[in-house]
Amino acid sequence: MKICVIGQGYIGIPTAALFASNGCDVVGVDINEEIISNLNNGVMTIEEPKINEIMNACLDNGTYHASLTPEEADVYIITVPTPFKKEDLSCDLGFVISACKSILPLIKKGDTIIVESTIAPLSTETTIKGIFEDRGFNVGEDIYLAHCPERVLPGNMVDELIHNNRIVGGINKRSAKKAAEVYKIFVKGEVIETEAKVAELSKCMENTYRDVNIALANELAKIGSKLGINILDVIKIANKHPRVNILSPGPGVGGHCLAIDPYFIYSLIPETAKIIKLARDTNRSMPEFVVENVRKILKNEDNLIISVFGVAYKGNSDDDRESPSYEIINNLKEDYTLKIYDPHIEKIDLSFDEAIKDSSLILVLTNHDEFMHMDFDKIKQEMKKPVIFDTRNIIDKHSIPDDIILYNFGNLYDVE
Ligand code: SAJ
Repeated sequence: MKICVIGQGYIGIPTAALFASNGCDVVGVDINEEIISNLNNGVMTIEEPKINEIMNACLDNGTYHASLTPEEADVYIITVPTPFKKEDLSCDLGFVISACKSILPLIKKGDTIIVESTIAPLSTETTIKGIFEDRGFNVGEDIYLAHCPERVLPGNMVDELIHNNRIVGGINKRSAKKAAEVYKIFVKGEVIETEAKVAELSKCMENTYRDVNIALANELAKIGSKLGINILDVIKIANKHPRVNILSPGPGVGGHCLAIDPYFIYSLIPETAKIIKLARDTNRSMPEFVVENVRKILKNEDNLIISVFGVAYKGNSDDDRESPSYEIINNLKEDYTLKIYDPHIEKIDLSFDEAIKDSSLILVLTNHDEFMHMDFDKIKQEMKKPVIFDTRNIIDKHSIPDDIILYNFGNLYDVE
C-alpha cells in the first residue's frame, strides 16, 4: 500500500514512520525545503523518543522518503496545522484546504483520504467533502473520506500511536471501514468506526476536558495564594479520594492542542460553551499571575537578572508552540535582564552556569527533568541571591538546602 502523508511535523513524522516500518511504501510531504532535506538525510526535525531509529531504518530500506510535492498513492493522510483565527477564534482550515487541493490531480477512484489534523466539528461535511465533490467525485462511493484525529501525547508518541484506541470518523460507513483498515496496519488498540462529526467533536472535547481540569487546578492555585493555604498539600490529599484527580497548576497551558482546540467548539456556539471559555480565560491568565508574583518576590530592587528556566511548553520536549513562557518573558524583559536557559531548545545556547551567573531569581517555567535536581552548590556560589520560583512545582522542598529560598504554588502567600 502506498501512503502519502502531507505535513511532516510533530504528528506527520511519527505517523509516516509507523506506516513505513509496517510494510507500507510512504512518502512524507511538506512545503518546507529544509524539513524535507533534513528528513531525507536522516536528520529528525522533532525531538521524540524512538523516532530517530525507526525513521533511519525506513530510509535505509527505502520504505520512506520525503518530498516537496505529493505523489500518487492509495491513501492520503493530512497532518497539517490548524491554527485558530485571531479575529473570531474559529478554526483556520487554510492548510487543510490547500493540502486537499494539492492532491486533487493525483486522486483516482478507490483512494482513501484521511484528515488527522484537529478540525472544528462539522468541517468534514461542510468544507472538506466539497473540495472533492467539485472535482466530480461521489465522496463515500468513488473515493473514501474520513476524519481520524490523532490523540497521542508528545514524548510518548510511538507507544501511544500503536496502543491508543483510534477514532475513525467516516463521511459514511464505507469510508469509516476503509480508513479503519488503514489504521489496523499498526494500531493495536481498538479502532472505533463512527461518523466524521462525532470524531471531530470527540477530539475537540478530549482536549477541552483536559483544559477545563487544568483551569480548575490553576484557579485553586490562586485561591490558595489568597487564603494562605498550601494547595500542593490540598491536591495531594484531595486526590486520595477515589474519584478525585485534580491536575497540576502551572504557568499556563501551551502546545498546539489544549490552547487552541477548545476555541473550535466555543466559536461555533459561544452562547452555550460557557465553561469552555471561562477555562480558557483562566488558563490564559496564568502568565500574568506568574509575572505578578515575580515582581512581588523581587520588589524594591533594580537592575536585576532573572534566570528563566524553560521555554518549551512541556517537560522534556523541544516544542515551544503557544508556550506560556513567551508571554512571561515578554512582560518581564521590560524591567529585568533575562538569561534564558532551555537545554531542549536548540536556538537557546546559554549553559546552566551562564544562565545563573549573578542572577537574583531562577524562574522555572518548564518541567524538564534537568530542572528537578539542580547543582545547589553552584547556585549558592554563582547567584547574586539564591532564590527559586518553581511554577511547575517540581523541585522537592526537602531536597534543597535551607539557605536557598524556594517559592512554588504552595507557598506564594509567603511573598510579602
Ligand atoms: N498542563 C498543566 N497541568 C497539567 C497537565 C498539563 O498545566 O496537569 C499543561 C502542560 O504543561 C502544557 C499543556 O498543559 O503546557 C498541555 O500539555 P499536555 O501534556 O496536557 O497535552 P499536549 O498538548 O501535549 O497533548 C494533548 C493530549 N490530549 C489529552 O491529554 C486530552 C494528547 O493526547 C493529544 O493527542 C494532543 O493534545 C493533541 O495533539 O491534540
